[in-house]
Amino acid sequence: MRWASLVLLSIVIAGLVGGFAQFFVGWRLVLGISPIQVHVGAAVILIPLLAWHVLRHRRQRLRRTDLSRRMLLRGAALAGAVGAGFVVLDIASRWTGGRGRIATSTGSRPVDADAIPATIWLLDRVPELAAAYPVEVAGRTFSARDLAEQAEPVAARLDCTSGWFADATWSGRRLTDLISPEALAGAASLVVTSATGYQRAFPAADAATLWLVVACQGRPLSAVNGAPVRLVAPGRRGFWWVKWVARVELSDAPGWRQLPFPVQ
Ligand SMILES: Nc1nc2c(c(=O)[nH]1)N[C@H]1C(S)=C(S)[C@@H](COP(=O)(O)O)O[C@H]1N2
Ligand SMILES: [Mo]
Repeated sequence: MRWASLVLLSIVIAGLVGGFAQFFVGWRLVLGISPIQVHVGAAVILIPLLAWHVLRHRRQRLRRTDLSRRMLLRGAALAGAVGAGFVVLDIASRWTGGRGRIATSTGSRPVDADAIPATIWLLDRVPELAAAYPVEVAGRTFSARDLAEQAEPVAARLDCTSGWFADATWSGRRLTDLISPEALAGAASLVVTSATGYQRAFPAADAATLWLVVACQGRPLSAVNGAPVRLVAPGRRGFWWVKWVARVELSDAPGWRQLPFPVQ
């Protein structure tokens, strides 16, 4: 079935294009769709199609020649080509986006702290929030301006699983300065919820390491980077750094009772 192969191939290509677009161009909506959505969407569609493909061809037996020296050499050549492709992309990425070499054990490349890329998870979107948008923290309400009044600087590395990191100085307040010690002592976890519904839970004991920030590198947050108030969680990967924070709630549920990654 030739047409089925062509469909399969075009989905693979769409997935690759989506991945490259996210890496080189960054997040933006085209016809209401982001590059990550194309990238992950293609992968999700491919799973059943590939399963079907394998099932249809399962009656083909391995032949002796499949393991021949020639096949091994071909395999090695393919691996070499992939490696060479990686090097080419590495160089190209520094030309186009100015991203440097992989510099962390997490496999991330440095990006400029003054131009942090926007990373928006699969089904999330950038909400339009007023500068005075109220953030509820364990029953009290703060605006970005309230938080800015006694803000302190916090230097932290934002390291996204999509392969980049930025060392920036943010400014905001520690959660332990906004929530009373008694209230914290009585809770098992802290649940941070975005205006979009995106949510992460943290052990209550980590409150001193979590910050609600209003500025980055001395400038108010931009809309795509979480304005007016976002979480900064030094030492944790980027997906914990909830943007557009609406609420921080204390909870009795243990902080680990959640999906390892946000699915929103
Ligand atoms: N509400 C919300 N917060 C979010 C995300 C998101 O999609 N929605 N993405 C997370 C991910 S995966 C990362 S790496 C950081 C990226 O922050 P940035 O867009 O400012 O670079 O935000 C995190 N916070
Ligand atoms: Mo991320």
